[in-house]
Amino acid sequence: MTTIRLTTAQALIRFLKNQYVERDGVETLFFAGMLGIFGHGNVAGIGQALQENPDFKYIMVRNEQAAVHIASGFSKMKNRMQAFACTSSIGPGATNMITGAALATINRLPVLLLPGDIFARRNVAPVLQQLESPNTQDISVNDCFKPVSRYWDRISRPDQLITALPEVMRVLTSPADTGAVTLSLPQDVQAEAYDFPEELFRKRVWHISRPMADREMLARAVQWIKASKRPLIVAGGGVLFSDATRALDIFARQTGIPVGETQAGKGSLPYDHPQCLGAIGATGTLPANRIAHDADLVIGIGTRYSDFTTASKTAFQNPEVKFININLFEMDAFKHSGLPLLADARATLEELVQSVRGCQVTPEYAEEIRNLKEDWEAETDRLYHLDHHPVPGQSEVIGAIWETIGERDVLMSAAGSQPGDLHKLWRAKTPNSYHMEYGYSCMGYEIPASLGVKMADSAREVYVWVGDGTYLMNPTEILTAVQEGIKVNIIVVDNSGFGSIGSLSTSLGSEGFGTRFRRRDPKTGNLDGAKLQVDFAANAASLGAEVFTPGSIAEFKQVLEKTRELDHTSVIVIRTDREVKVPGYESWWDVAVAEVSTMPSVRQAREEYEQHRKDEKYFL
Ligand SMILES: Cc1ncc(C[n+]2csc(CCOP(=O)(O)OP(=O)(O)O)c2C)c(N)n1
Ligand SMILES: [Mg+2]
Repeated sequence: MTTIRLTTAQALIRFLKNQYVERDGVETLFFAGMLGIFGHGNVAGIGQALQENPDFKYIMVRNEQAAVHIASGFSKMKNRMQAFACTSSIGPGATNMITGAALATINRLPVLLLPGDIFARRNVAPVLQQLESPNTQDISVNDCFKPVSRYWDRISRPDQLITALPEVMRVLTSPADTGAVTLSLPQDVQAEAYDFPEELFRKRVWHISRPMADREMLARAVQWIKASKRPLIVAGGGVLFSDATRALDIFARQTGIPVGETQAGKGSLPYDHPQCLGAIGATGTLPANRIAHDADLVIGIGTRYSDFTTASKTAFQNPEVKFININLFEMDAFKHSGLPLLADARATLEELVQSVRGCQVTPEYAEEIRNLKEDWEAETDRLYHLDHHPVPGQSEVIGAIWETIGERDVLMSAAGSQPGDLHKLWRAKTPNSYHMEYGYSCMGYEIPASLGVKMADSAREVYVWVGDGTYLMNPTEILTAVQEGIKVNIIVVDNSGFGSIGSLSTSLGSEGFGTRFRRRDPKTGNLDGAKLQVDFAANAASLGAEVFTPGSIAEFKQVLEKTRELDHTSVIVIRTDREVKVPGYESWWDVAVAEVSTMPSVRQAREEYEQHRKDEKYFL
């Protein structure tokens, strides 16, 4: 066996450089590079190895959490065919990545996390930033990554890499199991040398397969589809990950079965496709929610059926409703007592198209869908053009962006009031042009992830929407965009605080308590004093962005045209009226209200809550 003497960190990078994936005959280098921040826990190990491998790109970020968000945005935009690794020091640098890890795992996005860890050798313990335990020495803060990682390992001696790395790749490239993979790297072990077998570093191509459904289950599914009077497809993120949008288009057209889209699945069909009902669930459109209400068969494709999709289990009210679940992840395939098609979305749709040939929805059902869609387009147009003064409503901002940007441009967001409004109102035209992180709905994902999206597809303009609250949580990767020459278009929508949670609080009887950006009033002792003034433009300019502050929707559109032509990152700040809201459309979301309270508004909300809860269903 030929060997090569390398440090653990050098061997790790050498291995990562030689991993490829292949799907449908297309081969891609899997790792685009590494993001991170150096500290004493990685600078002389991973840091040294990166310096020795200049062909493996290293990007320095401002915050380790943001590094993971960049990586997630990137792999989502690449439909998981490529990923980044993230390096951190030990202690706080490492734990900063935990939020990012949870986000990646929940959204089923491959990211490789390499937190530094305390000395394996132990003789110098406790080292700086070490958490000590009186009952064991076999613990560190990195154990906190375990529940948020799909694979977790600690490399306590260099040769453990040899068996760990194939597992890392198996999980990262698995369409069912992927998520955050954490390799915890003790600081001393990173720098330790070992005679690694050369064979470990040969080029490896990981095939991404398209498993077919079980024959018996498929035959049963075909019978169910043929027998259904009011079928409905729920398109989840798996449609995009599987590159199944064309197959879905053909299947929906041929059968006439309408399609509701989850946040992750939005853009599976263009909004003006005859079968596209748009958003489904708590933030759904009227067409999707009406059709869902009476559906007798729901075909879920690549969906986890989150509470937003099922409107907290109130969306499907037909007592006879049955589910067929096309999913590679067994847990999802079995949800709602569904008929599991444990298979790739595209391969299954292609098979179903053949098997249900000649089967079509009734003309009455088709007409109902057509009429609902027509009315919905009128409703969207109304909300796009409210002409509200002196400052616009949020739906007008959505309309202005939609009317200005290109059909392949990407609109991104994650948390606030806009995920709901955009889910309903955004008219997606192409796959992956609507990028909403709504698995973890993490404030602070947006700006960093936009860098990842732009790196994944530099031919597309990237527009990232952040609320004022969200901007304040994590604006600093603007500097990383400047450092790397990455152009993103950031839109800060300023409504003086947490509009979304404020509305939610009000609807639950709690009067928007603690959601407005106001000073503490010494007289009342509460946060109801003068408005906090934040100069978002000055803040963004200080990080190197070009800034714009349009005063009207017309000016906003002009600025959008202008930023399109720029070659660098810009920030547009626009004010909106948080009281002008997009309504809900016959849907509900379960947020538990206090069962007892001294406040009449809460007692009233609790009564309504108990009424709504009666609609929640078990599907057994
Ligand atoms: C990290 C994180 N903390 C808290 C929340 C809960 N949360 C959801 S939306 C929101 C307010 C967002 O405010 P802003 O960005 O101004 O958007 P707006 O609601 O005003 O549209 C909060 C606090 C979250 N989603 N993520
Ligand atoms: Mg806000």
